[in-house]
Amino acid sequence: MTSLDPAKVYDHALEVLKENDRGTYTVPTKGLYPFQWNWDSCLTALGQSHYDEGRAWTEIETLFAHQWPDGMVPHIVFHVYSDGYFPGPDVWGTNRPTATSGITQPPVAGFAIRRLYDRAKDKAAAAERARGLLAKVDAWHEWFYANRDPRSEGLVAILHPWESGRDNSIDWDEAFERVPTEGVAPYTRRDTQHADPAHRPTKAQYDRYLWLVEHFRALGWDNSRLHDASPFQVVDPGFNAILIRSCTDLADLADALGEPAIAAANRARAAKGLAALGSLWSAAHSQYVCQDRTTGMLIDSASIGGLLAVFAAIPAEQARGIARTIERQAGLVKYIVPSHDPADTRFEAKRYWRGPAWLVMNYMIADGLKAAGETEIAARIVESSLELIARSGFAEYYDPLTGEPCGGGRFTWTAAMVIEFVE
Ligand code: 9WN
Repeated sequence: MTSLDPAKVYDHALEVLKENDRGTYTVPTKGLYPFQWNWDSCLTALGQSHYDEGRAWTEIETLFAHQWPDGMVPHIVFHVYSDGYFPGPDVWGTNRPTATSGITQPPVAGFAIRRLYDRAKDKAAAAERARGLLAKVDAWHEWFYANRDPRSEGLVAILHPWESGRDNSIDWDEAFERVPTEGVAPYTRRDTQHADPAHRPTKAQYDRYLWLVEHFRALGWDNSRLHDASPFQVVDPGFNAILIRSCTDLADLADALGEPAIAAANRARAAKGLAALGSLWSAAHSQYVCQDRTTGMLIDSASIGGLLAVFAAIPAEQARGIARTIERQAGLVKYIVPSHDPADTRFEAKRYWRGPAWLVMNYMIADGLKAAGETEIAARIVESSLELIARSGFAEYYDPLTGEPCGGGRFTWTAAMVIEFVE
């Protein structure tokens, strides 16, 4: 067990960020994830901004330098060759000038750049950097609604569990049954060589992850075709809340920078999204749940995705409901927020997104709860996060029952969130 002196927490976090810094982007952790990941980078920039504002902007600029012509921002950019991660560029086969994956990830960039701008000490420099990103983030948002909400319902679907950032959540189990495994090319996983296989997704899940990648690759990664051609289409409230929050934040930033057209477009997206989100509320679980777009049915799974919805400006009653749900969970585990309801028999304390606590989730949920006036529970989440660090160091995720560190170690976004919490 690692034990940290609380006074040294900032210095330790900084050390982790610097260790994983590759100059213009940061890897999530050495070994397990040797490339740039989309939402990791955007959240990491927040931590970096406390000690180097310029470097923080560079992190996000590097990501957007690899935006696709259609507006999509890929979930991985394979800057430098490494065989330490599977699936690598050959499996994705996206034919980009610098290799990238072919799917996306939760769009936190709009939120992140507004926060970087708001807190910037050098406003003129920040305005210039923000101006360079504004239209690119807007194009990504436009891409989402055009390609992942083809019937204009106001909510976007993910087509691959990796897009959600919550790879093996119980949310996907049922819809995932519809994804075949036949014909997947033989492969060797690398993740289980770096991390304990008992903490990672199963082989059956990996087969399906790969089937989807091969299916989309066979369609030439043509985003205008992928949505309808995917046997997996799920509307995730957490993912949509991030997009809605980013639209609102981008709109505010655009107003501040004198770009009224971008502001108006993003405000309209956010308003439509917020109105549609209401259809995912579950009174029984006192939180939001996913919708399986293929069947139109809500998915009976109380995961952290439905709590993360508070990151958007949801109605006060729903925010209160989410606060009460987290309080109830706090009576069942030692550390909050578990990634799945511990009262559910499917909860697994150490298996990745099926139970463990993640500091990035804690950060966004606490931020949303605070904005909704639920300050007490927000403070408890921050406290729990710092206790986890003191007990177990900067892990990828933690067993919420014991606080044990799981997955990769010396993890970038965990360290970045700690800097956000303590600064
Ligand atoms: C697949 C990098 C990423 C995070 C995700 C997390 C995990 C990758 C994997 O690691 O996903 O994208 O191979 O397990 O689930 O949220 O962005 O830290």
